[in-house]
Formats: sequence, C-alpha cells, structure tokens
Amino acid sequence: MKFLGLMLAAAAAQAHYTFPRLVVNGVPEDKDWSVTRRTKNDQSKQGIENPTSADIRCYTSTTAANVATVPAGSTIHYVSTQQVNHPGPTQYYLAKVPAGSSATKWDGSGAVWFKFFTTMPTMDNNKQLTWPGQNSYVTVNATIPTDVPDGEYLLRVEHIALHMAMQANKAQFYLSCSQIKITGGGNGTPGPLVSLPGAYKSTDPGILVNLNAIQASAYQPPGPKVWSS
Ligand SMILES: [Cu+2]
Repeated sequence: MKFLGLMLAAAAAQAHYTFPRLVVNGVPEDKDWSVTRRTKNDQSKQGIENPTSADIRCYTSTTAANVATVPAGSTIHYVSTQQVNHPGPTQYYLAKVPAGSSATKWDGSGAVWFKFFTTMPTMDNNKQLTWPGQNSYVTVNATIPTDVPDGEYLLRVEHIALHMAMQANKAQFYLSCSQIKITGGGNGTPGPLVSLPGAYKSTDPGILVNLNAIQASAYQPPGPKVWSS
C-alpha cells in the first residue's frame, strides 16, 4: 500500500498545471506571464485545496507588465503547461478595474467578480464524468460577452480538479488572472458580483463531491450563476 501511495503521489505531481498564456482569437500573448500574472505555483504546479484562502483570487502576489486588448465577442482560452487531465469544470470570470486604478496595479478585491462561462460534464462510456476540455493542453474556449462595458478588467480562468473531491479540501483549483482591456463592448450590467475569496465554501456541492455518486446533470458548478445579459 505504501508503494502504491507513492506511485499515486508521483502521478498526481506530474498531472498538475498552470495557465501562463492567454490566447485571444487565436493569438497568444507574446510570452508567458506578460499579460497573465505569474502564479505562485509557477514552479511547483500545485493546485489550491482551500477554496477560502486568499490565493483563490489570482494565486499570485505580483502583477504583469502588459495589458492585452480584447474586443468584446472575442474567443479566448489559455495554454496549459500540462495536459488538463483531471475531471472538473472550467470557469471564467471578469472583474472591472475601478476608476482611478489600472489593470497593472489593481488587486481584484471586493464584490467585483462575475462569471461569464462554465462547463458541465457528460457521462462517458466507462460511466465516468468528463468535462469539455478534459485531456487537452489548452483550456476550453469561451466568448467575452458582447454586452460587457468597455474598460480594463482582470480576467480569471479556473479549472477545478475533482478526482479527490469526495474528501473535504481535496478539490484542487488551478487558475490564472490576466490584465485585459475590453473594447467595442456594450451597456450591460454584469452580475451577480461576488468576492474571491468569499464565493466558495469547502462544502459547496460542486467542491465537496463524489463524482462516482452523481449523474452528470446533477453537478453544480460552484460560485455565482453565469451572467446572462
Ligand atoms: Cu493533478
């Protein structure tokens, strides 16, 4: 058993990932961590297991040098350093930079984040729940809403690995935040707005969950509803 445990630990370590590069309409940022803020797990690739920790917001203590221009309606995704091989949802959030601050400085604090995209699982032939984008080397595509107002934002991607999530604080969060400027947007009022940390609890049914015990349609992605304009 000890040997098996070590092997599983090694496999899990290899399976971890970061999202260092934003891709907008097929064009990646110039180099890793140039508009995307370098995460604390750049080297270790470790996920976050406590969804109430401060790291759940952007997993970083630093900012990036640049800001990416992103037309509303753009298709975006992230490059992953490793295969996103664990089952679990991918979600995208935006937070508008307040007047007087800038995307290269702002920390994303307060009830400012809205979700604009999430994914739901299907049951595969082996009766395993699988999610869109699983086993890919990029995160799933999402569209920046066309009604979102122009301005600077933090864009946050998150993949929640649920293979161990039947135990409390064993879901693993992999995430990045990028500094973007949305152009050509609309007059929508995005919401509901949540804070990070704050939006998630360890006991949320989408975080503390046994994937072998639920139907695909019963899965509840954690956090607020997706904004619909
Ligand atoms: Cu892993």
